[in-house]
Amino acid sequence: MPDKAPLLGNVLSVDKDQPLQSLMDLTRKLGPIMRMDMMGTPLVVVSGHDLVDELCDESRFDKAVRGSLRRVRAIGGDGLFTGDTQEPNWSKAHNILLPTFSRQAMSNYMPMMLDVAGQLCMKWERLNADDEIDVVHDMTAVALDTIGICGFNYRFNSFYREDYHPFINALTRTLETCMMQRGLPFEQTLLKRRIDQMEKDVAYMNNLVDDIIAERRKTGGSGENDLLNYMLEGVDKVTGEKLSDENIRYQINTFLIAGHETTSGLMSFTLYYLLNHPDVLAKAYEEVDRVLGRDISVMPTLKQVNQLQYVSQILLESLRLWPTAPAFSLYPYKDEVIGGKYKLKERTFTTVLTLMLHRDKSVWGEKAEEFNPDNFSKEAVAARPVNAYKPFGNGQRACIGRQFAMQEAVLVMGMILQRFELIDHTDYKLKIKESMSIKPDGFKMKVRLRKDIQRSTLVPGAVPEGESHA
Ligand code: FDE
Repeated sequence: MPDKAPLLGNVLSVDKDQPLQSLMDLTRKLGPIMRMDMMGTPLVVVSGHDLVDELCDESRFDKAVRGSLRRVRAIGGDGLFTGDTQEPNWSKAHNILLPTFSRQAMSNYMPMMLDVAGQLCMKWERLNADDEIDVVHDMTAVALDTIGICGFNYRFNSFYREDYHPFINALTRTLETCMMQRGLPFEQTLLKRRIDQMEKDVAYMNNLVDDIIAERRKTGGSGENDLLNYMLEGVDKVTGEKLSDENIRYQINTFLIAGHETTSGLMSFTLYYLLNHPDVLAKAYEEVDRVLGRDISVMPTLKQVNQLQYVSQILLESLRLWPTAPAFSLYPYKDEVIGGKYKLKERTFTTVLTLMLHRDKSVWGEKAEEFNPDNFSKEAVAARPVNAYKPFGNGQRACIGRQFAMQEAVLVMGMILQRFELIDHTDYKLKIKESMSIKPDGFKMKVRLRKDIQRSTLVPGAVPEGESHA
């Protein structure tokens, strides 16, 4: 256990702006399991692979919706992410929504994903040589717009505005406020302004989403192939029941929370690693040119996206070093002993620090801290113990959006590589910004259209050689 202060325990061992990075440092000092005292409440932080392997046994441990995640219920309610496994609405929604996120369902989302990825590329193609790209901003725009259209046919139109859509500002502020509250004395007074703001933000978000649901109920929305339609129509085979409008609102909020920051962080970290690993970048270009070809006026097919094996390895390796959902929490159903000696009392709040699990040298070797997509070659994956890599969480409570996020990220990275040279004009040094998820802080880059691209069809408005509009 780290050194502790009277009453507060270890709360002060954890930096308030960078709690995860504090926990990473503490883990490096203290080892694969740490017991902490959060003002009288025990918290156990685990990152050793053999211990995590036991925690992944769903007959002994269940997801814990506590601490800051519990506070996210202000917007997530009993939706999939913030619901307790025992709440009836969790299994109901899980049963209804699982098929909509299955591999087979993914082809439905392809045209909408292409629409948004196309908007990003169009924006970048038209930049001037001195224009800078705010990477996290643009990746957030892609991820948000994609889940907006695929989720409920709503266009946030992030590429048509300077700032984020007001929904995102409200959501970001709310999540920050949820993360900031640590149950310290006087916190409610100190954070009063933020908490009041959060009330307004929550009301605004709920309204926007409730209007979308009401509108769809009115118009019927047949023909729409989005998640909202499945939620309105879907029947849980076990209970024979449908989801209520209130619960659908929570699910939509949830997809926006769970779907946009994590996926945007994933794509941002990946661009950072590509810029800093010329050998990996060269192999990625080679694969993209071979699979997608050089003609950028032809959009990629789903089959081609699934063939971008090396690009997907790069993404998985980024998620190893910086899993954008950096931890997940569990509790034991009854008193347990893990690793043959560590006692965990019934219901003890136990956090798997994925960030450090993914750097466990007993699994990843001496070079665990180095970026290497070969960690995800078929052979390397087959040789590795199952629960050594958990960027999408565990078991029935694992990420339902995994295929969705990976398909989107592979497509977007593929289209970027097909078109652009990446330029690190600031010589960016990685700095991590923490909120509910993690992302690179202050990461800027430039792009230049690759010289050998082809366009087999004319861009709209282009004039064939030797002719004029006149
Ligand atoms: C979930 C999730 C998780 C788990 C958490 C806990 O346990 O607490 C994780 C780890 C994750 N997730 C991760 C991730 C990453 C990425 C990139 C993503 N993710 C993405 C996405 C997208 C979408 C849409 C999503 N995602 C969604 C989701 C949901 C709904 C959930 C919940 C589930 C249940 O049922 O529980 C999740 N996710 Fe994710």
